[in-house]
Amino acid sequence: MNEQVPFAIMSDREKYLFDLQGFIVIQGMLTSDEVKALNEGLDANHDKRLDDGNRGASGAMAGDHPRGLYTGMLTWDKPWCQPFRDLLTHKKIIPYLNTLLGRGWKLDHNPFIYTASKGTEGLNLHGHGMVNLSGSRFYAYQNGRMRCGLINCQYQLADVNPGDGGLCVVPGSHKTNFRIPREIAIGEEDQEIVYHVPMKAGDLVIFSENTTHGTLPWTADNERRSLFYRYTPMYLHYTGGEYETSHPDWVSELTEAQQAVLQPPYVYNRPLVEDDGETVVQPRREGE
Ligand SMILES: O=C(O)CCC(=O)C(=O)O
Repeated sequence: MNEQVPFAIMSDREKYLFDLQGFIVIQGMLTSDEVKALNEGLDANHDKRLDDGNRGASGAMAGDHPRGLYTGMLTWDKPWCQPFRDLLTHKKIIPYLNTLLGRGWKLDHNPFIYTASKGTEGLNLHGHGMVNLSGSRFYAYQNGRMRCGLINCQYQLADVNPGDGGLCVVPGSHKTNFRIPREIAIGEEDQEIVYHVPMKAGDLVIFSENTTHGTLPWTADNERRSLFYRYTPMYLHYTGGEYETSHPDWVSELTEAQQAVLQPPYVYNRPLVEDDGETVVQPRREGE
Protein backbone atom coordinates (compact mmCIF):
# COMPACT_ATOMS: atom_id res chain seq x y z
CA MET A 1 0.00 0.00 0.00
CA ASN A 2 1.16 3.53 -0.72
CA GLU A 3 1.44 5.82 2.32
CA GLN A 4 -1.12 8.63 2.55
CA VAL A 5 0.54 11.81 1.27
CA PRO A 6 -1.07 15.23 0.66
CA PHE A 7 -0.26 15.16 -3.06
CA ALA A 8 -0.65 12.59 -5.85
CA ILE A 9 1.95 9.89 -6.34
CA MET A 10 2.37 7.18 -8.96
CA SER A 11 0.43 4.30 -7.46
CA ASP A 12 1.73 0.74 -7.10
CA ARG A 13 -0.81 -0.34 -9.74
CA GLU A 14 0.48 2.28 -12.20
CA LYS A 15 4.10 1.31 -11.52
CA TYR A 16 3.29 -2.33 -12.20
CA LEU A 17 1.50 -1.48 -15.44
CA PHE A 18 4.25 0.82 -16.72
CA ASP A 19 6.99 -1.69 -15.91
CA LEU A 20 4.99 -4.44 -17.63
CA GLN A 21 3.80 -2.55 -20.70
CA GLY A 22 6.09 0.45 -21.29
CA PHE A 23 3.07 2.78 -21.20
CA ILE A 24 0.13 3.69 -18.99
CA VAL A 25 -3.14 5.52 -19.52
CA ILE A 26 -4.31 7.95 -16.84
CA GLN A 27 -8.01 8.54 -17.25
CA GLY A 28 -9.45 11.94 -16.39
CA MET A 29 -6.04 13.59 -16.01
CA LEU A 30 -7.42 16.95 -17.08
CA THR A 31 -10.70 18.55 -16.02
CA SER A 32 -13.27 19.47 -18.64
CA ASP A 33 -12.41 23.15 -18.02
CA GLU A 34 -8.73 22.46 -18.75
CA VAL A 35 -9.61 20.56 -21.94
CA LYS A 36 -11.94 23.40 -23.00
CA ALA A 37 -9.26 26.06 -22.48
CA LEU A 38 -6.70 24.04 -24.49
CA ASN A 39 -9.19 23.46 -27.32
CA GLU A 40 -10.12 27.15 -27.39
CA GLY A 41 -6.42 28.00 -27.66
CA LEU A 42 -6.07 25.61 -30.59
CA ASP A 43 -9.21 26.90 -32.32
CA ALA A 44 -7.96 30.49 -32.02
CA ASN A 45 -4.68 29.52 -33.70
CA HIS A 46 -5.97 27.33 -36.50
CA ASP A 47 -4.02 29.41 -39.04
CA LYS A 48 -0.75 28.04 -37.57
CA ARG A 49 -1.40 24.51 -38.79
CA LEU A 50 1.52 22.84 -40.61
CA ASP A 51 1.51 19.62 -42.62
CA ASP A 52 3.50 16.85 -40.91
CA GLY A 53 4.20 15.12 -44.20
CA ASN A 54 6.73 12.69 -45.67
CA ARG A 55 7.13 10.48 -42.62
CA GLY A 56 7.21 7.34 -44.78
CA ALA A 57 3.93 5.71 -43.72
CA SER A 58 3.60 2.50 -45.74
CA GLY A 59 1.48 -0.61 -46.05
CA ALA A 60 -1.57 -0.49 -43.79
CA MET A 61 -0.25 2.75 -42.23
CA ALA A 62 -0.62 4.73 -45.48
CA GLY A 63 -3.41 7.28 -45.93
CA ASP A 64 -4.70 10.04 -48.20
CA HIS A 65 -3.12 13.08 -46.59
CA PRO A 66 -0.61 14.09 -43.91
CA ARG A 67 -1.55 14.91 -40.36
CA GLY A 68 -1.64 18.45 -39.01
CA LEU A 69 1.09 19.75 -36.72
CA TYR A 70 1.07 22.73 -34.35
CA THR A 71 4.04 23.94 -32.31
CA GLY A 72 4.98 27.09 -30.41
CA MET A 73 1.92 27.06 -28.13
CA LEU A 74 3.96 28.35 -25.17
CA THR A 75 4.38 31.67 -27.01
CA TRP A 76 0.96 32.00 -28.62
CA ASP A 77 -0.80 35.28 -27.83
CA LYS A 78 -2.43 35.53 -24.42
CA PRO A 79 -4.67 34.07 -23.19
CA TRP A 80 -4.17 31.13 -25.58
CA CYS A 81 -0.64 30.24 -24.38
CA GLN A 82 -1.65 30.02 -20.70
CA PRO A 83 -3.32 26.58 -20.58
CA PHE A 84 -0.33 25.14 -22.45
CA ARG A 85 2.11 26.77 -20.02
CA ASP A 86 0.08 25.39 -17.11
CA LEU A 87 0.68 21.84 -18.31
CA LEU A 88 4.49 22.14 -18.17
CA THR A 89 4.52 21.21 -14.48
CA HIS A 90 0.88 20.30 -13.92
CA LYS A 91 0.63 19.10 -10.33
CA LYS A 92 -0.65 15.70 -11.46
CA ILE A 93 2.20 14.99 -13.92
CA ILE A 94 5.08 15.74 -11.52
CA PRO A 95 4.99 12.45 -9.54
CA TYR A 96 5.01 10.40 -12.77
CA LEU A 97 8.06 12.22 -14.08
CA ASN A 98 9.87 11.98 -10.74
CA THR A 99 9.20 8.23 -10.69
CA LEU A 100 10.10 7.45 -14.31
CA LEU A 101 12.93 9.93 -14.92
CA GLY A 102 14.28 10.41 -11.38
CA ARG A 103 14.40 13.72 -9.48
CA GLY A 104 15.52 16.36 -11.96
CA TRP A 105 13.96 16.35 -15.41
CA LYS A 106 13.35 18.82 -18.19
CA LEU A 107 11.11 19.51 -21.12
CA ASP A 108 13.05 18.12 -24.06
CA HIS A 109 11.65 20.36 -26.78
CA ASN A 110 8.63 22.46 -27.72
CA PRO A 111 5.26 20.82 -27.00
CA PHE A 112 3.32 20.01 -30.17
CA ILE A 113 -0.15 18.91 -31.29
CA TYR A 114 -1.02 16.33 -33.91
CA THR A 115 -4.37 16.68 -35.61
CA ALA A 116 -5.99 14.32 -38.11
CA SER A 117 -9.14 14.20 -40.19
CA LYS A 118 -10.72 11.15 -41.78
CA GLY A 119 -8.20 9.49 -44.14
CA THR A 120 -5.09 10.96 -42.51
CA GLU A 121 -2.08 8.70 -42.88
CA GLY A 122 -0.52 6.87 -39.96
CA LEU A 123 3.10 6.30 -39.06
CA ASN A 124 5.07 3.04 -39.18
CA LEU A 125 5.81 1.42 -35.84
CA HIS A 126 9.15 2.54 -34.43
CA GLY A 127 11.03 2.58 -31.13
CA HIS A 128 13.13 -0.49 -30.68
CA GLY A 129 13.16 -1.64 -27.10
CA MET A 130 16.70 -2.40 -25.97
CA VAL A 131 18.06 -3.28 -29.44
CA ASN A 132 20.78 -0.62 -29.25
CA LEU A 133 22.79 0.35 -26.20
CA SER A 134 21.35 3.85 -26.02
CA GLY A 135 21.51 6.26 -23.10
CA SER A 136 18.83 8.41 -24.70
CA ARG A 137 16.07 5.88 -25.41
CA PHE A 138 15.97 3.10 -22.87
CA TYR A 139 14.07 1.48 -20.03
CA ALA A 140 15.78 0.11 -16.93
CA TYR A 141 14.72 -1.13 -13.52
CA GLN A 142 17.51 -1.05 -10.99
CA ASN A 143 17.88 -0.54 -7.24
CA GLY A 144 14.12 -0.46 -6.84
CA ARG A 145 13.64 2.30 -9.40
CA MET A 146 12.33 2.60 -12.95
CA ARG A 147 14.30 4.84 -15.30
CA CYS A 148 13.68 5.94 -18.89
CA GLY A 149 15.28 8.18 -21.49
CA LEU A 150 12.80 10.28 -23.47
CA ILE A 151 9.22 10.07 -22.12
CA ASN A 152 6.13 11.03 -24.16
CA CYS A 153 3.12 12.52 -22.37
CA GLN A 154 0.22 12.62 -24.82
CA TYR A 155 -2.96 14.40 -23.66
CA GLN A 156 -6.14 13.87 -25.65
CA LEU A 157 -8.14 17.02 -26.39
CA ALA A 158 -10.81 15.01 -28.26
CA ASP A 159 -12.11 11.45 -27.81
CA VAL A 160 -10.27 8.57 -29.47
CA ASN A 161 -12.72 5.66 -29.70
CA PRO A 162 -11.86 2.03 -30.53
CA GLY A 163 -11.15 1.82 -34.28
CA ASP A 164 -10.60 5.59 -34.75
CA GLY A 165 -6.84 5.33 -35.32
CA GLY A 166 -4.08 7.38 -33.75
CA LEU A 167 -1.54 6.12 -31.23
CA CYS A 168 -0.84 2.39 -31.12
CA VAL A 169 1.80 0.56 -29.09
CA VAL A 170 3.30 -2.90 -28.72
CA PRO A 171 2.86 -3.59 -25.00
CA GLY A 172 6.06 -4.88 -23.38
CA SER A 173 8.26 -3.90 -26.34
CA HIS A 174 10.33 -1.48 -24.20
CA LYS A 175 12.22 -4.60 -23.09
CA THR A 176 12.57 -6.34 -26.44
CA ASN A 177 16.00 -7.28 -27.80
CA PHE A 178 15.16 -7.57 -31.48
CA ARG A 179 14.31 -4.89 -34.05
CA ILE A 180 10.70 -4.93 -35.21
CA PRO A 181 10.39 -6.72 -38.60
CA ARG A 182 9.23 -4.37 -41.36
CA GLU A 183 6.08 -6.35 -42.16
CA ILE A 184 4.89 -5.86 -38.58
CA ALA A 185 6.00 -2.19 -38.52
CA ILE A 186 3.87 -1.36 -41.55
CA GLY A 187 0.81 -3.08 -40.14
CA GLU A 188 0.75 -6.08 -42.48
CA GLU A 189 1.55 -9.01 -40.18
CA ASP A 190 0.92 -10.05 -36.57
CA GLN A 191 -1.26 -7.06 -35.74
CA GLU A 192 -2.74 -8.86 -32.75
CA ILE A 193 0.39 -7.75 -30.83
CA VAL A 194 -0.40 -4.10 -31.57
CA TYR A 195 -2.68 -2.24 -29.15
CA HIS A 196 -4.63 0.79 -30.28
CA VAL A 197 -5.03 3.12 -27.28
CA PRO A 198 -8.61 4.40 -27.00
CA MET A 199 -9.01 7.44 -24.74
CA LYS A 200 -11.43 10.18 -23.83
CA ALA A 201 -10.75 13.90 -23.99
CA GLY A 202 -8.77 14.75 -20.85
CA ASP A 203 -7.02 11.36 -20.63
CA LEU A 204 -3.24 11.07 -20.75
CA VAL A 205 -1.01 8.29 -22.06
CA ILE A 206 2.62 8.19 -20.91
CA PHE A 207 5.02 6.01 -22.90
CA SER A 208 8.73 5.55 -23.14
CA GLU A 209 10.21 6.45 -26.52
CA ASN A 210 11.72 2.96 -26.68
CA THR A 211 8.30 1.31 -26.41
CA THR A 212 7.47 0.38 -30.00
CA HIS A 213 4.73 2.78 -31.11
CA GLY A 214 3.22 4.31 -34.20
CA THR A 215 0.06 5.81 -35.62
CA LEU A 216 -2.91 4.08 -37.20
CA PRO A 217 -4.58 5.98 -40.05
CA TRP A 218 -7.44 8.17 -38.76
CA THR A 219 -10.93 6.87 -39.61
CA ALA A 220 -13.26 8.92 -37.39
CA ASP A 221 -15.43 11.84 -38.46
CA ASN A 222 -14.21 14.00 -35.58
CA GLU A 223 -10.76 15.60 -35.60
CA ARG A 224 -7.88 13.92 -33.77
CA ARG A 225 -6.34 16.35 -31.28
CA SER A 226 -3.36 14.91 -29.40
CA LEU A 227 -1.07 17.19 -27.40
CA PHE A 228 2.50 16.04 -26.69
CA TYR A 229 4.90 17.12 -23.95
CA ARG A 230 8.17 15.19 -24.12
CA TYR A 231 10.51 15.14 -21.13
CA THR A 232 14.03 13.85 -20.53
CA PRO A 233 16.20 13.31 -17.45
CA MET A 234 18.12 16.44 -16.46
CA TYR A 235 21.34 15.19 -18.08
CA LEU A 236 19.91 14.46 -21.52
CA HIS A 237 18.75 16.41 -24.57
CA TYR A 238 17.15 14.16 -27.18
CA THR A 239 15.66 16.16 -30.02
CA GLY A 240 18.04 18.29 -32.09
CA GLY A 241 18.43 22.00 -32.45
CA GLU A 242 20.31 24.65 -30.54
CA TYR A 243 19.68 24.84 -26.83
CA GLU A 244 19.04 28.35 -25.48
CA THR A 245 21.00 28.89 -22.30
CA SER A 246 19.64 32.40 -21.76
CA HIS A 247 15.87 32.36 -21.60
CA PRO A 248 13.75 34.81 -23.60
CA ASP A 249 11.72 37.46 -21.70
CA TRP A 250 8.46 35.50 -21.65
CA VAL A 251 10.03 32.82 -19.46
CA SER A 252 10.07 35.27 -16.51
CA GLU A 253 6.24 35.12 -16.60
CA LEU A 254 6.37 31.43 -15.61
CA THR A 255 6.38 29.87 -12.15
CA GLU A 256 9.64 28.75 -10.55
CA ALA A 257 8.86 25.10 -11.35
CA GLN A 258 7.96 25.86 -14.97
CA GLN A 259 11.20 27.80 -15.40
CA ALA A 260 13.14 24.92 -13.85
CA VAL A 261 12.01 22.45 -16.52
CA LEU A 262 12.99 24.82 -19.34
CA GLN A 263 16.60 24.78 -18.14
CA PRO A 264 19.20 23.17 -20.41
CA PRO A 265 20.60 19.73 -19.58
CA TYR A 266 22.95 19.69 -16.59
CA VAL A 267 23.04 17.95 -13.21
CA TYR A 268 24.86 19.77 -10.47
CA ASN A 269 22.98 22.40 -8.38
CA ARG A 270 19.96 22.10 -10.57
CA PRO A 271 16.47 23.21 -9.44
CA LEU A 272 14.44 20.03 -8.86
CA VAL A 273 10.65 19.89 -8.87
CA GLU A 274 9.44 17.85 -5.91
CA ASP A 275 6.26 15.73 -5.89
CA ASP A 276 4.39 18.51 -4.06
CA GLY A 277 5.28 21.02 -6.80
CA GLU A 278 7.90 22.89 -4.73
CA THR A 279 11.22 23.63 -6.40
CA VAL A 280 14.42 22.98 -4.48
CA VAL A 281 17.99 23.62 -5.52
CA GLN A 282 20.44 21.11 -4.20
CA PRO A 283 23.25 18.93 -5.37
CA ARG A 284 22.08 15.60 -6.63
CA ARG A 285 22.03 13.08 -3.81
CA GLU A 286 23.85 9.84 -4.26
CA GLY A 287 21.56 7.10 -5.55
CA GLU A 288 19.01 9.33 -7.29
O1 LIG B 1 0.55 9.45 -33.47
C1 LIG B 1 1.09 9.21 -32.40
O2 LIG B 1 0.51 9.33 -31.34
C2 LIG B 1 2.53 8.74 -32.38
C3 LIG B 1 3.42 9.69 -33.10
C4 LIG B 1 4.85 9.30 -33.17
O3 LIG B 1 5.25 8.25 -32.74
C5 LIG B 1 5.82 10.20 -33.82
O4 LIG B 1 5.44 11.26 -34.32
O5 LIG B 1 7.03 9.85 -33.84
